Amino acid sequence: MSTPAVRTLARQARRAPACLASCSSLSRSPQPPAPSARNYASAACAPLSHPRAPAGPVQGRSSARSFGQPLPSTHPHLLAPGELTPGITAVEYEQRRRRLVDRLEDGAVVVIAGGKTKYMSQNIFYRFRQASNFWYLTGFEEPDSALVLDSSEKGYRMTLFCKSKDPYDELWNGSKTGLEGAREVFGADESVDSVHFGRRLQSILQDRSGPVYIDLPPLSPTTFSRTRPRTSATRSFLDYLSSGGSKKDEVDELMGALDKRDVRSAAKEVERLRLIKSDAEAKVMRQAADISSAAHAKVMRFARPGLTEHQLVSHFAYHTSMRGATREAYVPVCGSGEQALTIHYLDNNRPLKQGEMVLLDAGCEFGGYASDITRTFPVSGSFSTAQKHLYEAVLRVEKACITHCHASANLSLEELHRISVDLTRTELRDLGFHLRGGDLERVLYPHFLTHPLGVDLHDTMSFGRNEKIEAGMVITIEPGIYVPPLAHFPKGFHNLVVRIEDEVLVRDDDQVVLSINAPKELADVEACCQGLLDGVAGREDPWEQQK
Ligand SMILES: [Mn+2]
Repeated sequence: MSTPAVRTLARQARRAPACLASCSSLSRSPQPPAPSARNYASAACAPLSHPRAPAGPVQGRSSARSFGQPLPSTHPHLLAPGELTPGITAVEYEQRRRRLVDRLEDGAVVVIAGGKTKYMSQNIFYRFRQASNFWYLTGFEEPDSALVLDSSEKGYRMTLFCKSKDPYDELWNGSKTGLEGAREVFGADESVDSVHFGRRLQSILQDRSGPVYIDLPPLSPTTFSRTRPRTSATRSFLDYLSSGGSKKDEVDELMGALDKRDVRSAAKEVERLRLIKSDAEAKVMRQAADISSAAHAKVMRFARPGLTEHQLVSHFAYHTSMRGATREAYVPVCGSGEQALTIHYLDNNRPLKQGEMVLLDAGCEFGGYASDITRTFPVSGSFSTAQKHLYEAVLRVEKACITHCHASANLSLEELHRISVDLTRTELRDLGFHLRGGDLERVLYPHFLTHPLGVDLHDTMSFGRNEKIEAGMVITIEPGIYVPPLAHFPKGFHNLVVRIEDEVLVRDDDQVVLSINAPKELADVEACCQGLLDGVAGREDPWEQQK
């Protein structure tokens, strides 16, 4: 190992007793680290063991102003002891990094940039959301950060680049975790101010001869340039360096160094890990789904003729936010009547009419995980006969598809989709549709059945439709039928749309529907709309204070 690594080992060894004490006091139920292919220096308190107790100057910092994000010491109402983000412990974050490095060659270097603040206009910023892969490996929620993992046969070293604490900046923009916090709380072996990113990365690259895994954005070639045109492969780094304070020479030197290396995609490697959810992740995703499910039920009861789609969306956001959701996982689709024929209808500005159905595709993000649920319900609280028939048809397809969501079925997403197409064809024929070529898959059911779900709504894009589903994946199942007013379709179904979407945790021989609490059976949907699921008949007063 290089000299800095040895120094880190020595520092850790001296701290061994404190570290062990902290492991037991911080962890709610510490999981033994997964067996590793590598020969780590010390099982008990190697440089890789997390979490460690705050030590030195960090000790005693209990004020909520001391870190850049909630932690158990400052926000015990949000985080249990040992957790870095809701439901996910520092130990689990370390296991993720270890699993990533174990997939790669000795001497490999992994470099992953965090997210940057995005602006709506001028200096008016959007609420920050951390880059998914960086967040998955660190739980660190500050912008302008980066992670470098450099590996050897002994294990790996973690370098976290972030902002130093700066009283003036913190006065305006809130607390930062700072360099000490990055080491003591987030488990970095070394923490470096982001302005030194280029320089420090170069020296790490010199110490390691293996491939360099960097997060390649899937962009077309860009003309972004500081000295000469670059390809998409280096875009994120140039973006990062150009505003991180790195000088032009430094950028050129680093790019020159990378040009000579075996450069590969880090995202692809991290995304393979993200596909399979741990028990802790499944629990957080269940919480996210529960929050969204409760809000869907609230919207069903709230809806009535005269309200607008926008008011339903606001009601949904209110209820998820009140239950602790961070944000919406995506811009919701709320289409009443024929508006629902537009699959990505986002205007959400039409008044609801008596006799129509509303399609609401909405889900919150909670604890860093997305939820994604669609329900279709009647504005008036009761389905018409045609609406009932269409709803029951889609529901049968949805429930049948869910029963195939287990690893032993050995099905790919594409194969699951084919099953849904065949089932939908049968249902449509039973409803009296005479299908012409292209009607089914281009008009009546024009989208795909499923996608993986997790930190991202499409979690992750690198999972191919022809890959088999595995135990631990969470996927959506979302069949639908969309009937435009074409003469050869039965008139009674014109302009009717039904989509039903659930989140399904795939297991070896069965599955768990995480969104089980969003009313779905026809009788339950009507009862929910009518207030009967709350035990009280009648619609909710839309202007009444909601709880
Ligand atoms: Mn979806």
